[in-house]
Amino acid sequence: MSVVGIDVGFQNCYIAVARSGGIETIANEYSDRCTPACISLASKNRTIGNAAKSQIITNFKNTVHGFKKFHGRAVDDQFVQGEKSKLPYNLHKLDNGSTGIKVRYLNEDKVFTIEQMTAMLLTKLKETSEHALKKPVVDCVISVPSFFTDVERRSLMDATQIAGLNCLRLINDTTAVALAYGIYKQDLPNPEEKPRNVVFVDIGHSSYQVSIASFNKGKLKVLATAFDPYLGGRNFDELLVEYFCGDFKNRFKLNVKDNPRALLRLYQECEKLKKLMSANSSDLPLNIECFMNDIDVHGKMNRVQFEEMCAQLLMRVEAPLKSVMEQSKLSRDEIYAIEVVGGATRIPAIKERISKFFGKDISTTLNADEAVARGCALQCAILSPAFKVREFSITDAVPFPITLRWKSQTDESVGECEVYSKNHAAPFSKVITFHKKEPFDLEAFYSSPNELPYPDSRIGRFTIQNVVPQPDGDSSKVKVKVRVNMHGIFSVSSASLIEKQKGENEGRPEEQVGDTDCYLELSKVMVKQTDLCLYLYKFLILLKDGDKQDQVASSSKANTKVKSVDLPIWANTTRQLDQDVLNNFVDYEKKMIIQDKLEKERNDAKNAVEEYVYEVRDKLCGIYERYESNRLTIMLEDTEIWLYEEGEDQEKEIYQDKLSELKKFGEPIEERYREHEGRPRAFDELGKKI
Ligand code: ATP
Ligand code: K
Ligand code: MG
Repeated sequence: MSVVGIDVGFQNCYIAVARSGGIETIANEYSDRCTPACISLASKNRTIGNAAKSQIITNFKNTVHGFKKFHGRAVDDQFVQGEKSKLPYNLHKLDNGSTGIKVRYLNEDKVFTIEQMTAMLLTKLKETSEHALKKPVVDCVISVPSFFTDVERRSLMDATQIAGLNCLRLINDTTAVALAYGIYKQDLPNPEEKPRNVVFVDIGHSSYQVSIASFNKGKLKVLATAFDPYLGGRNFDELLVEYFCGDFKNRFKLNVKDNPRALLRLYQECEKLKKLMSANSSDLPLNIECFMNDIDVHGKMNRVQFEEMCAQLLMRVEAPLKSVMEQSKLSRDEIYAIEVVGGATRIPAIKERISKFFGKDISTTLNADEAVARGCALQCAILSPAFKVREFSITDAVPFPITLRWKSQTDESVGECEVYSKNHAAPFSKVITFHKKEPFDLEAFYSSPNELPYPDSRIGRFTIQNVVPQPDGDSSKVKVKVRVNMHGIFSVSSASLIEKQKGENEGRPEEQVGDTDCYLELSKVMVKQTDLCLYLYKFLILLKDGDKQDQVASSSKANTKVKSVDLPIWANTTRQLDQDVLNNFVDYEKKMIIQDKLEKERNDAKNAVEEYVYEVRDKLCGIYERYESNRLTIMLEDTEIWLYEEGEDQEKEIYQDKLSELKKFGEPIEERYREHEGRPRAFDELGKKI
């Protein structure tokens, strides 16, 4: 199995793999360790990553980037609508309301889902890792913003499936960074000692995430997370672009915003300028030749000016830091270090703000660009049976509290309870016991919609089916297991009905699991919500992950007084792709991969003809000069013209035929040349032998 970690960024993706020497970040075919999150669709193929990025301006309508945060969102969503005006490509409303991207592909109008777009990107990253590891890559761990809700996570998981990847875990960005920080540390406090608390900050292109993790030898626990999902490097680019649009309007009478190409160029130049300002506080130039209407533009900016301009953005740095500290209830002197990663943390004013908040220097011991990917690869290595890594346990935190509401299908009785509080440990399973005579519905939702960076607080509805009363007419005991899984996704993972066995069970506790003293039929009891929660907690058996859960199963098996029957669950989670739709996307992705491969072969065949023409023509004027070659010379000339005319766009086979035809005349000459060249050397060798 493969051990691969992928950081899917809004702008930049990184891959880390485990090889015999340890974890290393790998480079793509451009020797670049960063692969831009960019896909360009064209008439014959698609290009992904660096090659696509170079199409951003020339093929702007069909070059897709900046789509990561559309995962799981309806096109009418406020965030999507806000982005829409800034995108050079077109969005499209899909039948189910979610966001699609409309492009020209293979000379047709085509709409792709966000899952498909991310799958394309993942295909590229998969190929890059396969090339580096020289074997197929399926298993991997992928990073996700810690504030992604269930729908967004499910959508991303769908994308991994379309790309043919088996994502062992969606790991939160800052948790991956914490793992990359902690696993190699030799000096972490012993388990019984006070833990070491470290703050992790990741500010990327689109968002800002903070977490506090506590470390002891062999383990890390995330105490709290906070975020500004809408603050990242791109906001700073936008302000620069705004400024220069105004500046160019005044001085050059140009309406940059009316010209998508010029606007995209200005974005690229402003981003470069922003990076330069991080290293340099003097006046810096911004020059773009032939910008619009054949006009060369020039402007300038310095760091002080820039920081003034960005004051509003910089003010937003503090809130998540404050929030995470309040949640953790730690004082500032209990913080051992503040580790920052993500490209935008290179902005000096951001670093200053963070440092000022904590009253100490921040550390940049981690690789700001690669730490997330490395953490992902480490997590994959830990999960892989084929790879030996140091024992390290990771406990993440639930970012948003989750409530469960239940409802009978016939009577009106309802009840609810918060099953996961904010910062509850994750992954985590819980078993809830109900007493019911008939099937019932469970509705899961995020309890505090106001703090949710997503417009819909619903997670899903789960119907527990086949519930029947006991033979004596009593309610049946139904055990429902809920879980926040490895990916941070909530599910009702199983349900079972506990049947009383005649005779043996009468008048005795049903099970040794602690909930027998109080026989509560939740469907009938109408109590105040808080009371009900207290009651319910009596019925909660907290199970941490798989191991203990098995113990309960076996203890109830050993206790033959009860029989447990698995109940089917009908799950309806919001906006997840149907299996057959997903299968179609899987097939279509495979088709596109083949199409790209064929197109590459066709191009290679064409290039081979071109190269041969140039190479042999050079030789005919040089080392082949003495040989009779009129026919070949004419053929080469004709081929060169042909390549620019009707040969410009032909099938692979035609290029291959062309090449063999040329070689039919070229090779005899080459042969004669080799013979001629070989002769004196053969003679020399003979001479040596004598
Ligand atoms: P996200 O985490 O939001 O999904 P990402 O992971 O793609 O995005 P990063 O690669 O961490 O983002 O950071 C990219 C951002 O960092 C861009 O806005 C880029 O301009 C900015 N950046 C990179 N280097 C510098 C620098 N030297 N000075 C200022 N900004 C920089
Ligand atoms: K990144
Ligand atoms: Mg990132």
